[in-house]
Amino acid sequence: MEHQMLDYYAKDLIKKAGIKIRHSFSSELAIESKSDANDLVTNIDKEIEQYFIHHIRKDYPGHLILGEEGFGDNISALDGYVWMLDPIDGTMNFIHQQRNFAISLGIYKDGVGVLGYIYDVIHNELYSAQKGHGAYLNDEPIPVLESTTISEAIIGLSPNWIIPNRRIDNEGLIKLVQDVRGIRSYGSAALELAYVATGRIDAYISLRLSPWDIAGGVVIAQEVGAVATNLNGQPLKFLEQDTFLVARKSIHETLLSNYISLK
Ligand code: 2AM
Ligand code: CA
Ligand code: CA
Ligand code: CA
Repeated sequence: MEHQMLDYYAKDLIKKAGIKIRHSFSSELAIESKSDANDLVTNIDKEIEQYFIHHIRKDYPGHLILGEEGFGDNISALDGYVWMLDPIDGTMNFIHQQRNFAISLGIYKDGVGVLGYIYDVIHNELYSAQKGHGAYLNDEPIPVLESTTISEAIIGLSPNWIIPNRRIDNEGLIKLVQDVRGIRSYGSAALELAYVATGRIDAYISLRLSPWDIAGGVVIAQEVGAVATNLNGQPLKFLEQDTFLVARKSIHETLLSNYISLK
């Protein structure tokens, strides 16, 4: 396997970062707001990102790093190896709940996701995939997803997108709420991707995500046959914020055509 050594290295770094996050629960967090009062960041988000960057720069000096908290590189193209890192995805959950958050990491080579990781630190559950070699939850292979229908589906969707907003025709989403078996909102895009990959939910929809939120999860979800695009049905670019849909193959097209209409 072409990326076996890189896979060992990344898993080791992620596990050590997880230990640091667990230890952080015994000290007080420094919490700040970013774009608005509910867009939070802590000293731990920053320290974990810096921990990854320190090691990657030392051990893989030719690789670039795109990290949410801005300590990495300014990236305008995806040539070579790019690590897309969200040190804590689900920071609000991390602060309020001390659970329902994850480390999210995707390693891309010339724009193609070759390695993906989502680490649910609290449950010690590491979701991982090497492109072309299947997805794993810890050491267990994750089975390829079977088909489902809209009426039997559980969909990951934030209530924020269902109230009237400037981005999407919310009547389509209201109809979706009426037609599906259930709606869930976990507050961590990475975990929702992990849950799609493991069949706990059947799709996840978001109106605004960044490359680091989805880079790892998309590699994992695609290995089990899920389909990931933006809400126009276009391929993901991993260079800027975009809309996002990941779903079992059998309902991806129907979700786009019958329920999702961008303004
Ligand atoms: P975060 O916790 O790393 O910020 C919450 O539903 C999901 O959306 C989380 O994955 C969260 O990632 C992400 N998110 C929260 N605020 C965001 C923002 N202002 N822009 C883009 N993504 C955001
Ligand atoms: Ca954030
Ligand atoms: Ca995030
Ligand atoms: Ca984050």
